[in-house]
Amino acid sequence: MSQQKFNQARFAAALLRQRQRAGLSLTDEMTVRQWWQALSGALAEMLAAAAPAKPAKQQRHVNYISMEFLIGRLTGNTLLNLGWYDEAKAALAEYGCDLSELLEEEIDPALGNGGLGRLAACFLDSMATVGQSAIGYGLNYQYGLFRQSFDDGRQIEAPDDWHRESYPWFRHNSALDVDVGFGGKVSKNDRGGFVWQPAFRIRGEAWDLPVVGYRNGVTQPLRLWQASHKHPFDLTLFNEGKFLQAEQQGIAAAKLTKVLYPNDNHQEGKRLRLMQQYFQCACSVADILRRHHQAGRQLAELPDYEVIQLNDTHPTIAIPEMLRVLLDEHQLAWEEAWAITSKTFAYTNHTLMPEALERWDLKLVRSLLPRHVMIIKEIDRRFKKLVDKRWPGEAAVWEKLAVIHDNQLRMANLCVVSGFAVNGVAALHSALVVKDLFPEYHQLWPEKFHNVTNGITPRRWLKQCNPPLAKLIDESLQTEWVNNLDALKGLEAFADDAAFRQRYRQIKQDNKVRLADYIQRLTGIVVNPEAIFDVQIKRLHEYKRQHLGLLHILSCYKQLRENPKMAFVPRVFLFGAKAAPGYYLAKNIIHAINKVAEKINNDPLIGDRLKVVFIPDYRVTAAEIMIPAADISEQISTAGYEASGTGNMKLALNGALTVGTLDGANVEIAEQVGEENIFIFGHTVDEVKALRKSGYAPLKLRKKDKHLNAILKELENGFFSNGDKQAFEPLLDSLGKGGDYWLALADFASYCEAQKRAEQLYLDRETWTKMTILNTARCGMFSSDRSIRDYQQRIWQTRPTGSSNG
Ligand code: 26W
Repeated sequence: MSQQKFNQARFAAALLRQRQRAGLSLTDEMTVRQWWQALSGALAEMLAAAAPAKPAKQQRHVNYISMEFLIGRLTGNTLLNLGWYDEAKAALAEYGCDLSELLEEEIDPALGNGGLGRLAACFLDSMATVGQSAIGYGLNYQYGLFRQSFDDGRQIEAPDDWHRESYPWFRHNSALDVDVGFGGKVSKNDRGGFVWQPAFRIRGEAWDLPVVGYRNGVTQPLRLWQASHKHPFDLTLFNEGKFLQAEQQGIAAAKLTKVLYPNDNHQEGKRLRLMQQYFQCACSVADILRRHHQAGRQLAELPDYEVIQLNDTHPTIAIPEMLRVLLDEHQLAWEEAWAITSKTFAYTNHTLMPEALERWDLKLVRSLLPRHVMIIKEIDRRFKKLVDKRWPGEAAVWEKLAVIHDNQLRMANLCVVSGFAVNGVAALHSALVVKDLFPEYHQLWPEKFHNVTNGITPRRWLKQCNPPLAKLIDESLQTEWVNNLDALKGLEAFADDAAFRQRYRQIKQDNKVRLADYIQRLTGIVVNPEAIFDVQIKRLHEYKRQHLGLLHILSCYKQLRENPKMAFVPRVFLFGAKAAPGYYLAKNIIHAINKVAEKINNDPLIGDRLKVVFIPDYRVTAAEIMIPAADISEQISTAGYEASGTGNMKLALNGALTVGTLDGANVEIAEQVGEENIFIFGHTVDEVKALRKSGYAPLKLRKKDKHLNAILKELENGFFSNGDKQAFEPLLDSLGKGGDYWLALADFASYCEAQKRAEQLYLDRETWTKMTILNTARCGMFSSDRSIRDYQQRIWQTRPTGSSNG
């Protein structure tokens, strides 16, 4: 398909309709926010009028189910993808409106926690761009990820009301409503089949956002389900004067999609969360089958036309739901239903962290979904035969592989047994999925396992967030690179061109000044734009080791105090991170970073040689301003624990040099940019395992390293906490008698050494710039367009024969 042309007259008419609908007849009385509403509403209206694209011949339609879509602001991004930015800007200028000012009005929808949610958003953009027919299925949370602020350096959470009720991009079609049952009991019908009689029902409404491909005329939906109730009001109760009870049903239903669970990499096992999962899955499965029937197709053909990609195990319950509908509502035999289901589902694993692997208490599941538990038991019963045949008499193997074990339902096992494909998200991670997580499954079905390395959309993460760099690339390459990121290779030739380097460097400098202004407005802290901007942005987690970054800062500070005249390259350390509200230690790390920042930033001896800034309320919109301004990208997780990382790709693409461990996609970034253009340090996956086995003793290490001991002492003795010696106890305990599970102390020396190397190189501006250009030039493979093509070739386009345990 080709690009949709901007039609000035249609745009003006749509804009007028939007204003009229809102009762805004006088343009000079409209607020900037009302203009943003009208603009977005007008664009949404124009996009809704276009006919949906048909999948290409032989292409399976992708149903991407995810509990999270961290989409970021839509208006600017949609204009950019449409190629209408300049025209819209000109049209609005006629009303005296400044488009860029108007775009700042949008609250970015924070319907995700971090990496997994943002990946889903990048994938939607890429599927639309490469012409992969797809729909995203998610939940329309009323409150997104909490807002973060600091009180004396401690994280405070507040609800994130993003005003979904007035978000102008939504389109709602009540014809797509779905009824979802919960609880109740299962009985037999006269044909020997089972009938589930739920105790109560909740209505799912489809709220669609448009996903626009890059200048190709494609628009496809992100469908977010919102819970409501058919009868929000019980008139009988109302008439009896029981006003509060009368509304109970409606209130109970609305609870379901009220709030996004803020845990990342940690499962809590809450009933409401399971209800959210099932609600989303039941709505999505019903919608997929509705479309399939509407196209006049047979159920047996479902896997020929549809694939359902599960974004981690959160939507796993869609598998037994599909079986239930096929068995109970369409009266298929088990073999038929299983053949369809096991050829339709594919599963992506995003983490190896044991506490993140979902297990649900069987009793809880049964109380909400009695029929589903029966179906899962049947899957397990049939699968056991296969395992018994392959490993006769080996009870230990079955213990590992069973879907139900110890009265727990293991979601990842259910996915592997019932799906036709399993993939990890970076080469190293996919290897560990096979080796450490699912070795026996891999022996059973080696062809099921794949790697698809993550990617990021170059539309948002270069063209939109870094327009000056995008323009320089346009002028230099004279070819469209935005949907063909490998073309960036052409920049390698410019790395040796001094004039080009000068321009590239100037762009980075301007971006740093822009970020410095933002920091000052937001926090009051003045930073030196000539300093190295060192950036660590990601969720706060021990395995990501923000506290290792902190130790290095403490080390710099101590050296400067002891030797104020030393040669020191000025540095600004920037953090952005939210801690899960119940993650005590992570919150303590935030507190420690903030208190250290306070001391350093106000130390007259230090001046602007060292600053530490914790940007509050890190989100997509903050990332868009931080990433283009970064000199150093901190990717310092304990090797083996960061499945991929995607911030690492965004930063490298925008010309930051990585200081990182050999973890996740860092390994592939190093391969692409070359070992000489990245700063790798620390224990490798095998060394981490070996060190732990050999009995790692952090306290001994601390004793041996005087400098390390001294900086830890300063955290202990109240130096950074107005004399409060307990302030950082949780963190200090974890590094000492807690055993330093994440090996921060073990990697400390090697980390500082890598930082030194980076610092030295920064002084050699020409070499540094050359390295950053080569990073940009060699990051083409990290386009999510490439990831999507890999999914197509390795998973979606294949014709699976189904699982062998029918
Ligand atoms: C059940 C609680 C829970 C919530 C979220 C468990 C696990 C998660 C996510 C899977 C965590 C997550 O976002 N993982 C990240 O996924 C990214 C996209 O693949 C990777 O780049 C990150 O390395 C990985 O941490």
